[in-house]
Amino acid sequence: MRTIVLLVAAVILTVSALPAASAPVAASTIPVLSITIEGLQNGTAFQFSPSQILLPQVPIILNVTFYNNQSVASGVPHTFTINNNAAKPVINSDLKPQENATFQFTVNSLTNITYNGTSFTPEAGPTGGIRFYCVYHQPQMVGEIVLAGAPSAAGQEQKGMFLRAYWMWIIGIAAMLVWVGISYFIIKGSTPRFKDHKEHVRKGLP
Ligand SMILES: [Cu+2]
Repeated sequence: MRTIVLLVAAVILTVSALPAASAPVAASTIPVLSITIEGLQNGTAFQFSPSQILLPQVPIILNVTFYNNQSVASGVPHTFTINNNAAKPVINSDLKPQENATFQFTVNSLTNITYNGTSFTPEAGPTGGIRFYCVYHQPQMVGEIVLAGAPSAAGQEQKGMFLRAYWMWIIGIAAMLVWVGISYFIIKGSTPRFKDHKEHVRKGLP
């Protein structure tokens, strides 16, 4: 009896420990993508390099280091600016030549950014991403934050399959536990005289 109780306890402990280790990434863990973007001059054109930020997924924390790669002699400033959908700059890093600045914001989706604890709807880019621009060099100096791949149909499917496998695993373990319990009562029921090993010994039984 005691052995069985210990065995069941061990199984329960194992089961309760395993899901925590293999559970999907907690919702609170948002990955960080760090990128460096330069503001520079190519011939007579001012531009961002790169002018496209490709997000592998959303939500994601975007850590941007913006660097103005103009020569000090040129005196050309650049900004990395993202407007809200009311054309008001919310994120705005304004740099003199050879300066750099690092800032970060959370892209919850292509229509929602959290910056300094406040969320806003960013201005849309030409391909449905998030537009960023330099306030001094419009309309030429623009860029866009876009999401990699198609609108995540494949990603959703993969996530669905993963969740399905996860729940099948949980159900499998639960079924096994139930089976252990049933087996215990079947075995106990089929040997009515058996009570406990110690009791056997006390009664002088084998
Ligand atoms: Cu500029």
